[in-house]
Formats: sequence, structure tokens, C-alpha cells
Amino acid sequence: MTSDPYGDVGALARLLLSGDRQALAKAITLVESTRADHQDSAALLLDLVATGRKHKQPALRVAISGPPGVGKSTLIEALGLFLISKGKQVAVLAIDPSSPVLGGSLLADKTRMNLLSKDPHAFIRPSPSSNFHGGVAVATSESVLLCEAAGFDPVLIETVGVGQSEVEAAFLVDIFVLLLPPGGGDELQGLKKGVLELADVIVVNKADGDLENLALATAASYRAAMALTTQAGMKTHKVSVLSLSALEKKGIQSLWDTIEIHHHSLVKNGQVGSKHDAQAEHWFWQSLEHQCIEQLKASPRIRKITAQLLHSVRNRELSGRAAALKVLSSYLPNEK
Ligand SMILES: Nc1nc2c(ncn2[C@@H]2O[C@H](COP(=O)(O)OP(=O)(O)O)[C@@H](O)[C@H]2O)c(=O)[nH]1
Ligand SMILES: [Mg+2]
Repeated sequence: MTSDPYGDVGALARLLLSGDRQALAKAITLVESTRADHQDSAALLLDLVATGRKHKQPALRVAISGPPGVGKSTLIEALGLFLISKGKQVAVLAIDPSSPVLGGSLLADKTRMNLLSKDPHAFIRPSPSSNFHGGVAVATSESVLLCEAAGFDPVLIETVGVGQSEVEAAFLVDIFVLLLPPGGGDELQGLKKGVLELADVIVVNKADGDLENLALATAASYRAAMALTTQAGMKTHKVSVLSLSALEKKGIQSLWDTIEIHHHSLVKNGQVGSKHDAQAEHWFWQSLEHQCIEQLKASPRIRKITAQLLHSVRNRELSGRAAALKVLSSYLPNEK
């Protein structure tokens, strides 16, 4: 026995690959750890897990994105239970940059996913931090792989549709589902700017009660807008638009059918592999960037240099840019 709970990484990897959910939870905690002495264990674990899975099919990875309150968690509960009824094992990674882990929103999510979170065929895990970028985003990309290695397929990712987190989420998945409320011409404006490039499926939620007709009309107008942008050559792949009610569990089957159609066409065109290759490259650069900063900050030698430079920066004797270049050239002394 070692005092480090992650000492026996080989055993952890084996347990995880056998589908042990406690091992999965522990493995995710390890890749999320910012402790310097956990970094090598995390890297080893990821390699062992990747080797253990080498010839297996990757899991289908789906992002469910959209503004707060649109019904992402409610939809994931409905979709998750539907998939479990079809014999699947479902993992959910919830990234909510608007709420700290112990904040209200996560508690609310737990109640929204009440049945799913108790189901033995589901694994639900919130993101550890309010900052979905840098190390957190990298760890989430690794968590996707760990869920897949533990036998979960599909892996669903709940992410709030705000700015950069959405773009990062697109690097985690095969299929990007954008959930929108009924009405909301503003959302269409937003769509035109960025998300349009990301979405494979646009879903208008809350098609029930008084909102049903509005939801149908909203879906029709998005459909028309999508047809226009496709005609104009702004988008290279087809976007599906549908409406449903997550609350009343209406339209869940047709959402899943749509997701599968998109996924099949990716597989058929050989695009899944190239997508995963590009994503692996993206997460490599993210990881390198993040680890460079962390190691620079942690190095006593660099800290000493930085302290001296900062004095000059604060006095405006040296520009921030020049100071940063000096730090780098002392870190990479042979490059110049
Ligand atoms: N009428 C209606 N309300 C819904 C639907 N889906 C979610 N809601 C409600 O919208 C609110 C926010 O839902 P939640 O799933 O937490 O949204 P999230 O922030 O996107 O995860 C809750 O009060 C839900 O009950 C739906 O299909 N119809
Ligand atoms: Mg939610």
C-alpha cells in the first residue's frame, strides 16, 4: 500500500475498464486534480485506458447546449431514461459555468435528473469548476474518454450556451444539439453569429401547453433560416430542426433518431475518425498551453525572474510583452 490513493494506477485502470463506476469516479477526480504530484499518474492512467480500449468502437458523444433555463437537464433526464430503456448505459457530464459546484443550479440539476441520477445504468458527473477553459476543459475531454472506457455509450454533455464554453464543447463531441426556447428572435440573431457553425440539431423545447404552437412556429422559422444559410453556402452540413417537450417526454424518440442519422452519416463518410483526430490535436495544444503556464508559475527559478520583471512592469519601465518574452527566453534558453 502507498499513501498516495492513486499509487496503483494499473489497478485503477483495470477496474475502470471492467466497468466499475467507483473506479470511474476516482479516475475522473484524478484527471481533474491540479496537484503537481498527480499529473504523471493521470497521464499514465489515460494511456493505460487508451491501450485497453484500442480496438473498441468509440462511444457516441453528444453535446446538449443552450441558454440557462431552456430545459437541458430536463431533456437529459428524459433522453437518458429513454436510452436506458433501450438497453444503453448513459454517462452525463454537466458543465455549467454559470454556477459554482455547490451553488443552487447544480442542486436544481440534481432534482431535474432525479430518476436518472438514481439509475444504475447512468453515471452523472458535474464539472468541477465555474471556469470551463484551460485545465478544466482538458480534464473534461479526458473524462469523456474515461466514461467511454468504463462502457458508457452514449456520453451526453450538458453545457450552457455562452461564448467560448460552447466552442470548447464542440471539440468534445460528435453531435452538437442546440436547445432553444419557443419564440426568441434574439436567439436567431445569436445563431447567425456563432452557434450556427456548431449545431447539427436545433431543438425547440417546451412544445407543450400554451407554448406548443409557438414552439412549432419557432421551429418552422429556424428551419426556413437554416435552409437559407444552406443555400447560401454558409454551412457545409445539414442542420435538422425539431421541436419537443422535455417535460412531457414528447418527441424524445425522434430526437434520438435524428442524432443517430447525423451520426451514421458521419460514420459513413469516415468523418468520425478525422473529427476525433482533430479533437485529439486540439486537446493536446490546450493541455500543452495549460501545463506550460502551470509549470512556469510553479518553478522557483521562474518565480524569481518574474518577481524582478514584475517590479519593472509595475513601474512601466518594461512592457508586459517584453517581460513575458524575457521569461520565455530564460525558460527556453537554447532557442534563441
Ligand atoms: N413547459 C415546459 N417546461 C420545461 C420543459 N423542459 C424544462 N422545463 C422547465 O424549465 C425550467 C428549467 O429547466 P432545466 O432543465 O433546469 O433547464 P437548464 O438550465 O437548461 O438545464 C424548469 O422549471 C423545467 O421544469 C418543457 O419541455 N416544457
Ligand atoms: Mg441544467
